[in-house]
Amino acid sequence: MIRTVSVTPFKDQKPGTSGLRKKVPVFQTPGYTEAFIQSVFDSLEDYQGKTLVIGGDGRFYNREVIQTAIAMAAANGFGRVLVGQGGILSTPAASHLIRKYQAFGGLILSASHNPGGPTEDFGIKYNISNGGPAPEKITEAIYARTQTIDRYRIADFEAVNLDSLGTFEGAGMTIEVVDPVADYAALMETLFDFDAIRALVSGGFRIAFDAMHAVTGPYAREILVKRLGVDEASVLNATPLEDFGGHHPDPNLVHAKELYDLMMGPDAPDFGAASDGDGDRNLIIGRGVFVTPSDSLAMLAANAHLAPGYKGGLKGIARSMPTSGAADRVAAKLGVEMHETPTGWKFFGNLLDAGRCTICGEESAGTGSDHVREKDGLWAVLLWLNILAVRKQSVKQIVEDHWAEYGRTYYSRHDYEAIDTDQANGLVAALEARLDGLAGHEAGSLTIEKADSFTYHDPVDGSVSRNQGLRIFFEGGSRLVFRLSGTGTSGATLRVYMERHEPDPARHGQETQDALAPVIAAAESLAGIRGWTGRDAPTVIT
Ligand code: G16
Repeated sequence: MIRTVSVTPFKDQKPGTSGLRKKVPVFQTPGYTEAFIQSVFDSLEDYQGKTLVIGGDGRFYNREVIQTAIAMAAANGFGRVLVGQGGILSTPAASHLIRKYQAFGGLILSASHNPGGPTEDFGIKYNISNGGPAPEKITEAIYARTQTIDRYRIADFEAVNLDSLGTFEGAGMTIEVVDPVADYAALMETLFDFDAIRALVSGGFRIAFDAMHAVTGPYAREILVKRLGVDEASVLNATPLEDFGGHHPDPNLVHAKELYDLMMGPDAPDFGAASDGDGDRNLIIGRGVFVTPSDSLAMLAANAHLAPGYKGGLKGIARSMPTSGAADRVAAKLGVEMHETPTGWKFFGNLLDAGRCTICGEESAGTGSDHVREKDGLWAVLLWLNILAVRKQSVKQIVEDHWAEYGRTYYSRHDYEAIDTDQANGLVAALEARLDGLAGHEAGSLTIEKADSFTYHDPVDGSVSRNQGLRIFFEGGSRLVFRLSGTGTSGATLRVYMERHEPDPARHGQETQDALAPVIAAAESLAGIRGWTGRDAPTVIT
């Protein structure tokens, strides 16, 4: 039986950088989750009888929302739902399933790298038929619908047994519980030289992969351990837990500190990596060397042709605006297009669909390619391993060779988390008001060349996205960017991104924060971060 249930709009259902993210108790408010899912469906057209993919990162509340989503998909007329066994699908695996089975779209339940648990974070994101996050046109329509919605439709349904693979019928819809790993692992085998990686591993090359008690555990066991011969003990925290073991499943130097310490220690493995809550981010650390995500993008792009899936070369490279310019230098050398997009993977979709780029990346630990329409943590790990297997050099050698050829781009991001929203908006507004008059002025020891608020003109569909971050360029090539995060769930998070390009190899051995000291000082003098936020230091430095 299908029921229509009245509901009143929730004012706060505006999707952020990557879907709607709120605390679990907010999603548990009666009607809240249903109103959002119904608003998604109401913003779509012509999906009757078609396929919807549903899966999540396994965090607390995942199973409940999956049952709700299935019952609502049936009531709204979808013909088939593909759901990952146990309710699990990594974000890149969900993207692949949507593409492979030509689904109409997908609901991905995740708050990514944010913590999980009864009082922590949850999220819902809608992906379109190309497998990628819904573009702004759709997220804006969804938000508009949340503001007027007055009912949702749900089928009375016996809870689906998510733990057994198989096909069920219910309320006129087919539900297939599918293996979350198999199709994704098969895709990886088409892109990378598994024989070469297996030979590397069997030759004594040691790996540490930290799944952070999040979704990539089962994927890493199947691909790294079963198919590539990596020692099982090398996959750390491989069992997905609803609360990620009480940690933030955020692969950065703060939350993956154990891995970092291991990789910097005397008995470090040759290669260390981690992924996040939903498996789309990656952290890469060689023995004794951390590879910044911006550098990783540049190095993967420069070496991608060594992997079978990319042997024909790249069509182009794309990066988010706050990501460093390291990849631009690679694109220039390869003679391919370079695109600079706003933060958010959704902005890469059009470029990938139009064949304008092959590899994309972001400073926020995301890299991916045209194999899916999401960033992909294990893909980045496998591409690194493929490159290492072919070049037969250490990560450190590859990094240093790259810097010698292209120069080193020192890069860091300072985050001020959970600050007061009014203070954060005040800081940004005050700086924005001064942008036009900044050129020619000094900021600490640096001279400002130009400053603007980043606007993106999508070259494929002509859409325009304004207010995507404040940029300050200095004479000599350093750059400073300020923007507010669109993924947090408490207060506001101010992100300050700093970079400086250093061509001289004799100066490539500096500590990052030392190398960036003039840019860091300029950030404080221009924005008055301490005064506005009352904070002496960033919460997280990456
Ligand atoms: C999401 C987006 C990314 C973005 C990141 C950080 O990643 O998909 O494109 O770079 O958030 O965004 P913000 O700076 O607004 O917090 P994820 O891994 O959280 O889905």
